[in-house]
Amino acid sequence: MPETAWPDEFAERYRAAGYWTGETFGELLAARAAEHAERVAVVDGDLRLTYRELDERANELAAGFVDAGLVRGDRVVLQLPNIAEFVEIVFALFRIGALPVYALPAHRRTELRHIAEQTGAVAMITVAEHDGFAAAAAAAEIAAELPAVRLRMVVRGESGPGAMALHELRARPRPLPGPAASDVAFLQLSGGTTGLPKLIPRTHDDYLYSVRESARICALDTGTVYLVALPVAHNFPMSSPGFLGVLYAGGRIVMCPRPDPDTAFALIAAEGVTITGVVPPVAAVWAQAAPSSRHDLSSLDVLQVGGAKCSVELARRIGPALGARLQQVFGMAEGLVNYTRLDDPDELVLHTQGRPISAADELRVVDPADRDVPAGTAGALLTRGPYTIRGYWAPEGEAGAGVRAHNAETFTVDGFYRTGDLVRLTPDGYLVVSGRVKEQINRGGEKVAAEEIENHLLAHPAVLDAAVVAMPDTYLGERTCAYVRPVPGVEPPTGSQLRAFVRSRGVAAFVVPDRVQVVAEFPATGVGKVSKRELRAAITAQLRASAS
Ligand code: OOB
Repeated sequence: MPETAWPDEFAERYRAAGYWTGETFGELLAARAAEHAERVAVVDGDLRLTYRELDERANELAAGFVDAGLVRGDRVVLQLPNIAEFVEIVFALFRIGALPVYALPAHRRTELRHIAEQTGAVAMITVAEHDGFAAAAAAAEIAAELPAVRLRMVVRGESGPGAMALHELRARPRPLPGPAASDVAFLQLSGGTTGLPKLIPRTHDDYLYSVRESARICALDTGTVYLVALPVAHNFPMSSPGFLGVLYAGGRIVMCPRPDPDTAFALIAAEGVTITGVVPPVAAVWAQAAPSSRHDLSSLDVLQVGGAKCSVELARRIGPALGARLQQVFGMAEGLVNYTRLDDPDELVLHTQGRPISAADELRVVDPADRDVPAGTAGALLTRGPYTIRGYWAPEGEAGAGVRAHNAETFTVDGFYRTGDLVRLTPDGYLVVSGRVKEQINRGGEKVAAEEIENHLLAHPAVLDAAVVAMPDTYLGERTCAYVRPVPGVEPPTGSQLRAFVRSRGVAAFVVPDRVQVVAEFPATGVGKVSKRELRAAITAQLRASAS
């Protein structure tokens, strides 16, 4: 058993309680295809796939993947926009026990290479090009550098030399050995608090439990039409309840290429969307646009908001503007997900981030010495439970030493995950998120580790030191502000030069600092460390002064 697995006593308890049922995702789709054969499962533009067609396509691809040399346990980096093929591919990989590694569409060459290298990936699956990014060409470059990457597959567009087109791969379906439900099904990326994103191993058993319960909490059924408005590879649109919850319930998913109101509202009206999930900045734009929209949004029953804190002001606007019920979702790819319930009173829906999915979710709210804080006061949230990981995925041997050291800090000895979030528990067990202790910036749901940006800045020859903090932003909630000390005696680089430098390193847009302040010295704490608290206060005061 890998060291990140649950201890036997917990695994037995979760099975005995019926949380882990032994079903795999591949089996789930087959069962739904038998039940709902002719119902539409996936809509993507003009393409409409029934459950039977989705199941058949997943089987054809599974056979094709095996013919191409993929075997159980192989890691496959997947970077796709919101298209139907994403669903077919992940189910095909689930069926043969190969692990999709979910890159985000925003990732660029540097992150993709890191993800491929860390996971020892044998294959990369991309589209030819999206959002002006030549994804297939980037995959070819990465494969040239990493010999382990021996297969490249291109889903839409020119596949280019050495890559296979997805449609060429499809083979006649045949019975294939599948994974065990206790196996890791995929690797999800964490927002990260250090260097680069960490990998989150989720098993069929644990993830399917969270999917089933999420579908129940969100009252999904065969009449559900869910709009995949956020990037489909993210945990929220994937499983909270996301597209997997909808397929579990026999409903229909509608792929939305971009979450702008024109695109999303047109799809909501055309497809009769009943529920979707978005981050707060998107919810704010929708609430603004909806009252004057020409599209009929009356089918929309539930708007889920999560990924970052939804302010009370925004929460209040949702219902009146969109004619939908608000559901707050506070989750994390590592596991724990909290929802306000659909029948909760306004007081809870507007002011809290919900309560956990499961009675077996264990929550502790602690002070910096890991002591429980008095009831109702804010502290750092620790959690463990039937769908929260016990450690980040580490490659075997020396290569995994760094991750194992990180695990020792991020998980307590008794297996609680340190979420890095500051929360307060209400008397009825609801959580109110009040801040964060982790060194991460949340740009409207997109997470980036301060250290990741700092490392890119430090690669510049004229940068002596860098410290990245969050600065308040009315649209995204937070943006990134980098303080930089130049190397003495050289011409100090300007902020825009440094931003261009980071961008030139082939990174996701959210890794480029929104603002750079070049300073002579950093404020220090009592023990001589950089005081990020003072830097945050300084940029906040400066922004406030320039706004008034
Ligand atoms: C979701 O997952 P991740 O892994 O991208 O980010 C998790 C972190 C949390 O630890 C917290 O810091 C923040 O995102 N967060 C929220 C929040 N939802 C997430 N902070 C305040 N209020 C909220 N409602 O973001 C995620 C995963 C599954 C479902 C929903 C969101």
